[in-house]
Amino acid sequence: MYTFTEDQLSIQEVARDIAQNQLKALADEIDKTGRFPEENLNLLVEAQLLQLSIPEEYGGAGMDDEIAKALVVMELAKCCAATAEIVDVHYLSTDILMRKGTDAQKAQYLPEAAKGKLGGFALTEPGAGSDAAGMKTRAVKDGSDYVINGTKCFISNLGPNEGNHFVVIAVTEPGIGTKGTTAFLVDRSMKGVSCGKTEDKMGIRGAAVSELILEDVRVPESAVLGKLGEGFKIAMMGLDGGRIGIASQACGVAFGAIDEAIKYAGQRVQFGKPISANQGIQWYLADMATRAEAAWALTLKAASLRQQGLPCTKEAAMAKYYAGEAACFCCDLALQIHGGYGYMKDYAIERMYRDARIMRIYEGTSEVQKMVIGRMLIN
Ligand code: COS
Repeated sequence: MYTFTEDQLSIQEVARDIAQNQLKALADEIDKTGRFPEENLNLLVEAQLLQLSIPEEYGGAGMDDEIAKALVVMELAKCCAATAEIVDVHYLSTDILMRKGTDAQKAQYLPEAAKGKLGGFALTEPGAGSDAAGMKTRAVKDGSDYVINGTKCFISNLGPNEGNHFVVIAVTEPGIGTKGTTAFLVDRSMKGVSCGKTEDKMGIRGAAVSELILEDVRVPESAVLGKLGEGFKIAMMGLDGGRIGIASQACGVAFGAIDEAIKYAGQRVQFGKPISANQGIQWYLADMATRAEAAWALTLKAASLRQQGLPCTKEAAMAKYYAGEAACFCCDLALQIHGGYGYMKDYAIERMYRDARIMRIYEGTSEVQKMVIGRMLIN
């Protein structure tokens, strides 16, 4: 059992209060319209949650705490998975910047990030999804600058009006594999940077996801994040944290689905009694709660290792794999408990079921997580 610090518990409480009292009421409308939930972001900035880990000198809350971030994302995801996703991706890009950025890069981007200008992470390409090393985006040295060309796809926190800065991974030396890739900080306002197709998604519909088009984007050498040739490693290191974030989001959705199922099962009367009186329903709930708790424990274990600066690649992959599957399992059974009503848009579970589905896919599919875990077990 985890013992949380007072600070972690109080941050969790703030997140829970906002999620339950503000985000929950908007989740349905945001899903239906697919609009970006600007007002939610404003609330999270006001409460210092979006900028939680950013040092105070840059305008953040100065709480660089992996467990606190996980607790925040879980609470938000219980009520609005789309908002949790936006926060999680912002945490991911901020985390990479804080770990790998120079003082000048931090001074340039962190104050904006602390005010709610969203960061993103651009690795995936149309031909390079699970095989991330197969990327084609090229950064070519030209004098003291680099010129970047390519298209990144499925980029979270990028929309027609959303997204401020991106960690972009590009090939700087072709033909030598992952060691020929470099990470760059790319600003939305740079010439040649544009937002391509914005995706019309099945779930988490309020979280903007688009193509990032890079056409002759000239960046100075000072935009290189970390060292030349370190791009893939930076991406993987960032994804260790990002996967804990998605695991947290999935835990939140799983717990949210259980709440909805318990509520419905207590109210729905069939055969003269609430359906929750049936052992069959109780067994469903037991299976759901057990998997959600197991996912929670795996997620916090990974977060705790990362917080201590210990290796966590395997544990992050386990948490992401298990929690993503658990979220879908819980939403599926919660919908089943709702019967026909669960299939209708009048009930939150219909949205949650769609929201959960991406959690077995993004930031590495369940199959990729199993690759990572399996490789680590045998090496
Ligand atoms: N932290 C630091 N370095 C890491 C790392 C990690 N978690 N994982 C891998 N690396 C390093 C390896 O050590 C290796 O470096 P060396 O050559 O110096 O040993 C290098 O990165 C390449 O690793 P590997 O050989 O494992 O790369 P592969 O091309 O086989 O890819 C997978 C491995 C499949 C795990 C990777 O491509 C992946 O995670 N794919 C999914 C991508 C993803 O999650 N996309 C979603 C994007 S966000 S929506």
